Parts: sequence; C-alpha cells; structure tokens
Amino acid sequence: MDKKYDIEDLCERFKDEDKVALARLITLIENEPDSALEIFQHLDDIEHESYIIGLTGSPGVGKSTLTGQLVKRLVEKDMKVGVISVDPTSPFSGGAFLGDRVRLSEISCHPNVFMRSLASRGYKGGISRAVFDISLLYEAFGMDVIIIETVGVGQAEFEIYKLVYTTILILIPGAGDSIQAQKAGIIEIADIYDINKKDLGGDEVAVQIEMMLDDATATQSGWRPPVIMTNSIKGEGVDELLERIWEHKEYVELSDLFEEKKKRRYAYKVKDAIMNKIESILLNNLFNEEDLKDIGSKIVNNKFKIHEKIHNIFENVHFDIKKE
Ligand SMILES: Nc1nc2c(ncn2[C@@H]2O[C@H](COP(=O)(O)OP(=O)(O)OP(=O)(O)O)[C@@H](O)[C@H]2O)c(=O)[nH]1
Ligand SMILES: [Mg+2]
Repeated sequence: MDKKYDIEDLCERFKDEDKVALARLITLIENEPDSALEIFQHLDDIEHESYIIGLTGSPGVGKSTLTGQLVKRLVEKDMKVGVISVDPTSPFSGGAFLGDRVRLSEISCHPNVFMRSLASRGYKGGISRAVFDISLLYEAFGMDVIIIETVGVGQAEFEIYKLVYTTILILIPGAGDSIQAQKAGIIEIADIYDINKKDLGGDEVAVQIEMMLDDATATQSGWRPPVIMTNSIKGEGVDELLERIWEHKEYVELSDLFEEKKKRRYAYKVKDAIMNKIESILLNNLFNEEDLKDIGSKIVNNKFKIHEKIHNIFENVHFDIKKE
C-alpha cells in the first residue's frame, strides 16, 4: 500500500475514534519520528485540550499501580484517559497487578482508555523522544486526561515537569528517598507529594517533606504542594490524591501558569528536535562511526592525549551556523 495513502487513511480512522488507528500512528511515530510531520498535517484542524499529569518516582514505588487506580476513577467519571508509561518494565506484565484489586489489563480494555508503554531511551537519559508526540496524539484523539509515568532515574524525573501541567512525586516509607529528592532539587518540581505504601509506614517522610516545604515556600507563591499518603494496592488515599490533582488543575487554569506551562511544553519539544537534528547532522557529516573509530585507534596507545585530540577536532572544525 502506498505509504502516503496509508497515513491519510489512518488519520481519517483516527478522527473516527478508531483505537487501532491510534495504536498504528503511535507505532509509526515511535519507529519513524519524521512521520509526525505528515501525521499532524492531517490532524491540525482538531481543537482539543487535554489535562496532562506526570507521575514520577524511583523504580518500584508504585507508579503503575497508582496509575491504574487513577484511571479507574477517571473512567468512572466518564473521562477518556491516555496513559504513557516510560518504564523499563511493562505495566501489563509486571507483578504489580496480579491479584490486585485493580487489574490494569482490564482497565486498559475499557473503550475510554488507551495505554502505551515505552522503553526509556531518551536523549542523555532524558525523556524518550516519542513521549511528547504521543501526548499530542492523545490530545488530538480527545483524551480528557493524559497520565505520563516516568521512572525517576537520571534526568527523566527532572524533565517530566516540562511536559505536564501537574507533577506528582511518589515516595515510599524510609528516609532515603526524600533526602535524595531534596538533594536532587526535585522538591522544586513537584506540585503534589504522595507517600505511597502507607501500609508500611511513612509518617516520618511526610514530616520531612513538610519541613522542606516550610523552608522552600518562602520563595514560592500561591501553591503549597500538598503531601498525601496512599496505599495504591488497596486504593486508600487515591480519592484524596485525585482531589488534590483537581485543586492544582484549578489553580493552574485560573492563573497565568497554564499559558506558561503550555509554552514550556512546546519549547521543550522544539529544543529537543533541534538537538536531535544537530546531533544527526554532525554525526552523519563530520564524524560517522568510522571516523570516531579512527580517532579512537589513534589514541589507543596514547590515552593521555585524548583531550588534546578533542581540542584539535574543534580547532579544525568550522561551524558556520546561520539563521535565515
Ligand atoms: N505494600 C505495598 N505495596 C505496593 C503498594 N503499591 C504498590 N505496591 C507494590 O510495589 C511493587 C511495585 O509497584 P509498581 O506499581 O509496579 O511500581 P512502579 O513505580 O510502577 O515500578 P517501575 O515502573 O518498575 O518503576 C508491586 O509489587 C506493587 O504491588 C502499596 O501501597 N503498598
Ligand atoms: Mg511502572
């Protein structure tokens, strides 16, 4: 089949709310990022805005279980929900849902729910490149709420806040995580703190976060991030979490923040695309794999010269960058 016709046809079916077409378009964008250009040319007459929520936290804190609980409640309110899990483990196969009260596999079959799991393979440990485009597809598909789950390792947990309107940081009982969060500066990006696995304790973490916030709020205005506790297996505290999310949404939407957050979201994508382009231009034109190997072989018996070599490379390359 002619590829051009294929994308157009998929987009027509997508507009008829065909989930199979949505799934195909996501796969296309994942495998061939450049196809986004044509795809969104077919969708640019759609007017729809989704509310985008980010869930982040260390591996295993319960992000996927909590996502399942949130999705269940949103669907009960007749909302359409799109989930993106940037996750080393699939939410469908993980042990998290076996025997739990919320079965993600059941929820994901609901007509108003669409879930996609992506491998984390972002630029320099950042968020996977396809995340933005998939969230844009979800918006075009008419999702009321989009949930992006990122595992809080490396840069991803910092960058998620640039793509979403409400950032939720999930911690678990045990002091280590919250101290790490403070050190890493995550304290500044979370709009809501959730201490999950409250069946295992966690009061001390809540106290620590509140104390950190007491110190930090002097410089902030308007929103003091609430600290709540959940047991995402039993669903305890999840209604409260959802209430806090709606409160934050209202706070964002009633202030200039919504506009600012949207601008930041699009700026993030544009920067990411620029970096991507520059990287591929340089690697394709100046230093391909062979060139790099060649440079490597020249240094192999002379390793302390590596910085001299790098210095010389930049001495001999003339960047002639113009903007028209
Ligand atoms: N005791 C207890 N265990 C929980 C709770 N929530 C989740 N878990 C368990 O914690 C484990 C990890 O849960 P996930 O939901 O997969 O966590 P995750 O943060 O998505 O994990 P990654 O995506 O791998 O980073 C599973 O075995 C869950 O059943 C909770 O509230 N209490
Ligand atoms: Mg997960």
